[in-house]
Amino acid sequence: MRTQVAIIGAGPSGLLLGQLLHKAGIDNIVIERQSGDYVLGRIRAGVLEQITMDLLEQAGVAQRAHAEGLPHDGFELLFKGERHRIDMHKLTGGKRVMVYGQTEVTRDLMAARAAAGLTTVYEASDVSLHDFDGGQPRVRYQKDGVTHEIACDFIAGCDGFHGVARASVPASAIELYEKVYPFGWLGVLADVPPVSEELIYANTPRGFALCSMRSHTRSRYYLQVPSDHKVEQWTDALFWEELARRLDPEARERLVTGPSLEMSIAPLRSFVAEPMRFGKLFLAGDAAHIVPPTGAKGLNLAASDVGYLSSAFIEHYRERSQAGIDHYSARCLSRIWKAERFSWWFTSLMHRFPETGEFGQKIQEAELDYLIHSEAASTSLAENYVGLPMKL
Ligand code: RFL
Ligand code: PHB
Repeated sequence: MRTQVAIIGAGPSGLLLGQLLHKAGIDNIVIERQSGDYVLGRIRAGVLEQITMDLLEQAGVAQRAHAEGLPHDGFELLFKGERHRIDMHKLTGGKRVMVYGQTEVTRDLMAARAAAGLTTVYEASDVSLHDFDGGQPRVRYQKDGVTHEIACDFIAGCDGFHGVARASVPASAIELYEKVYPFGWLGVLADVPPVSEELIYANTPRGFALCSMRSHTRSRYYLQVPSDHKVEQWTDALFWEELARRLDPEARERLVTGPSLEMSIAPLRSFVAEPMRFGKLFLAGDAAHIVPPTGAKGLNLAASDVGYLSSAFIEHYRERSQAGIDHYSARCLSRIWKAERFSWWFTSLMHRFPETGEFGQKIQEAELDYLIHSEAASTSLAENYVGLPMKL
């Protein structure tokens, strides 16, 4: 088999890249380790920046997100038992975010890919990358006991944090930066109406909590839990009880509980790999970087990476220009490090850190108090939350 761009991974970055390239007439094949249903079963992000919406539009897959997504103009910070609204729309001169689940983005991208008749190989095992530093890049994989090989011009490593693409690069060619936090997020998805119309980010002495949603009838809630907690030690009853304790009295009163559709624990980490290009191999999305989910940046960064990468490939094929390809890594990393900083800062501000004790809690409360009363500080939070510009 031969294609122009071989894309490893059918998560949002791989599928969006595939669709953006297809729209520009560039042939591509997606190779995914899991089944399509497995990919759709992962409950992850929920907040899309305008930049991500614009890229979905460009890819021709934004109709349902526009129709069913919930535009949000603000969110709330809860601390010292009270909620305070951050008016993103006003503070950023008219920007907002869209609440629309990653599962639905993935479903829309998969449907568009199938409708266009593009090749996606699911349940591919032993995926390996060859000669990406030379003239004949190839991707090899096993499917149903048979070995297949795809020859291509470029390989896009969109295979997430645990993927094979980054692992194929010699250790001497890559620099890794990592910070692991001493806690995780216990998440619950439930068919109950959200406690509030906007997201609530809560700093409490018992730990962080987040009230989010997928629709007017489906809620997504998270609790900070110690890193060594296992999901098996939690029940629905324990989850709702602990969430209620971390909310203000009015929200506690309004909280509707119900059986969880999904419950899982995600570890929190900050991670960046530099550079993101190795000859004809390009890393994008979680394959190259991870942010803790507090700022809702992971999926949005994946989208901006593939925005830069698709433009680079389009420039290459249409104009025979190397410029986009040569600048890809630096362009992405400039935006990524700013989102890393924001996600680290917001995580540090909102979570309980065992080692800093009561003093740490007081400092966080003072910073939150400053944040809601200073227009400069609230504006900085709002402009990072809605997403920094891409500057193509
Ligand atoms: P993905 O989604 O991990 O997809 C990678 C795909 O590659 C496949 N794969 C392989 N395929 C072939 N061969 C191999 N050897 C392979 N190894 C792996 C995998 O099976 C998978 O299908 O990475 P991608 O596409 O870069 O997308 C990144 C996003 O999924 C991620 O950044 C976000 O989910 C992060 N995130 C959030 N981001 C936001 O922008 N807003 C949010 O509100 C938000 N909330 C979250 C989040 C992540 C969370 N978790 C669970 C980590 C909330 C949570 C709880
Ligand atoms: C979510 O709805 O899953 C979500 C929302 C906001 C975040 C993280 C996750 O910051």
